[in-house]
Amino acid sequence: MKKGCMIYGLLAVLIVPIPGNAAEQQSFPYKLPMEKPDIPLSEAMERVYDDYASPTYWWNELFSKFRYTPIEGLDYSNHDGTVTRRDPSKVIKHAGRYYVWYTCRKTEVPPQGAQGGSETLPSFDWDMSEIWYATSEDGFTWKEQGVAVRRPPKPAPGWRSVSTPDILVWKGTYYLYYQAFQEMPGKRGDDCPVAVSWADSPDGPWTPLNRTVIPNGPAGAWDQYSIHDPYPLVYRGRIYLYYKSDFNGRPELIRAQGLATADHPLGPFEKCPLNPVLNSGHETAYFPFKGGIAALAGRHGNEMESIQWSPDGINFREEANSTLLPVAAGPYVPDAFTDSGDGRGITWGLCHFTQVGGQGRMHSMLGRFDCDLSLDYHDPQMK
Ligand code: AAL
Repeated sequence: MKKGCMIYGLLAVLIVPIPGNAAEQQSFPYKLPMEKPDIPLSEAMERVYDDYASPTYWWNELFSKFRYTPIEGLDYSNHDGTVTRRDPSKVIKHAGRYYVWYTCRKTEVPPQGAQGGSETLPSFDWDMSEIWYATSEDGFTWKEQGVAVRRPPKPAPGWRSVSTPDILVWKGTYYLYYQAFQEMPGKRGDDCPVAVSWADSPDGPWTPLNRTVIPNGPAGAWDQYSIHDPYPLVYRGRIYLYYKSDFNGRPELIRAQGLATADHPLGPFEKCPLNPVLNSGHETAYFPFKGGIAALAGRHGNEMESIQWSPDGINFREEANSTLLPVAAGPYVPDAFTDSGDGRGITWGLCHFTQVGGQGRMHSMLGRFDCDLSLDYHDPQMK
């Protein structure tokens, strides 16, 4: 038998006969029944009734496209890589002004990479950096106010670099959590714990706790080496601080996010026994939504570019998928700390606007994203 005939013969065998007599089988009705019909259904149509029609399935509310706008005031002109602004915090509003904190590195030379970095030369964009902050009246034009948290002297956590901040407001006090590098990023990996500083005003002055507040995991733990992207919310009367770790490397197939909770911003924090709680994302943003927590899981992992939701802040599932999710999103979350039990979502924030920097290395500047992930989209409070 010629090869071609053999293949067609094989295909004929592989075509799966449709069960029963297709002519007799009741076809799906023209008008989509609102109740699950009592006919054999494919898995795809089972999901329509079991998942998507479920009263706690938020596809319609948690699907959004994303729009991007350059911001004024945070200098885009530098292309030689000597200045980086990246990894913005959530945006908060205080006395009618928006505030944001971010990694800022201003060095004589651009980042030299893990091989080229040294005691005096930065390895990556977030090496030898500080936490700076800026304010805005409208979220489009920003004014850089200066340094919020400097690198402390050795051996305090963060002496090499402090980066990737996020903000918590708790009982009238402001807390900045950030990655606190105690060796050059890239020396072994991107290894660091998280430290914290606090202030009575978003304008500072900031007092460092001078010890780690979210420690690395024990030897062999998924979060043994890096505690990245600290992201605090107030939920169910406690502080829910989400973070990323990287399974000791860059396993692009999975990017895991963990949760640590505490009764006080300075700890002690207990790590969730079910960690990791997300299997995808990178710098993942979260916001209270209805009675649970939603997450923007972009960039990496099997569930990348998804908007997820959990009824309890722990058990997340994909609710919607979108494209071009904001990278390193720092959303304006009006109810991030109100613990209302009925989160209203988000409509904008800041994120990475990556530009090619010195020596061809990509380095980041900040930009604005807008989206429709709010139940009160037109409410001025959401703007
Ligand atoms: C970011 C974040 C953390 C990493 C580096 C700077 O996207 O995940 O902050 O350490 O990259």
